[in-house]
Amino acid sequence: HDEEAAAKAAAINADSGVPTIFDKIIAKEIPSTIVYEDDKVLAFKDVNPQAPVHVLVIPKVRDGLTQLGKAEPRHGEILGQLLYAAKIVAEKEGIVDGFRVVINNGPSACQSVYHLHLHVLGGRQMNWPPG
Ligand code: D5M
Repeated sequence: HDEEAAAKAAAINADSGVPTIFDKIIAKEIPSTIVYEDDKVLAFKDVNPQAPVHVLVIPKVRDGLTQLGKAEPRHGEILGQLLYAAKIVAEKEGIVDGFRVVINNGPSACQSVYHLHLHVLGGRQMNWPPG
């Protein structure tokens, strides 16, 4: 299906070092609705929201983290900062009592952008198991 085909196509570029659309968002060359920002992390609203609150949390420097599956020991600090930023986003968006954090890794998880990102979702009942 279309989503899977797009995810497989995106994965081909995953390790090529080419910039993704998130680099343009970080550089503010394309607009986004920023929810939280510090020197290491940027959080902005997902353009295709899957819940009333749907925010993406990304590292400002990719440093090889095209996807979680590429994480190395040196990434430990930024990985913690991203997860902590997800909590700050949940507080700012008023969903800290009930929210979900998702990382899609690779084609079979429908990852479409190869710059690590956490999805912070909430504002409705989240079902389990996810699709
Ligand atoms: O999620 C990648 C997510 O990135 C997907 O939910 C859409 C979102 N996206 C793509 N382009 C933009 C822009 N320009 N602004 C905001 N959000 C965007 P994945 O886990 O890779 O499938």
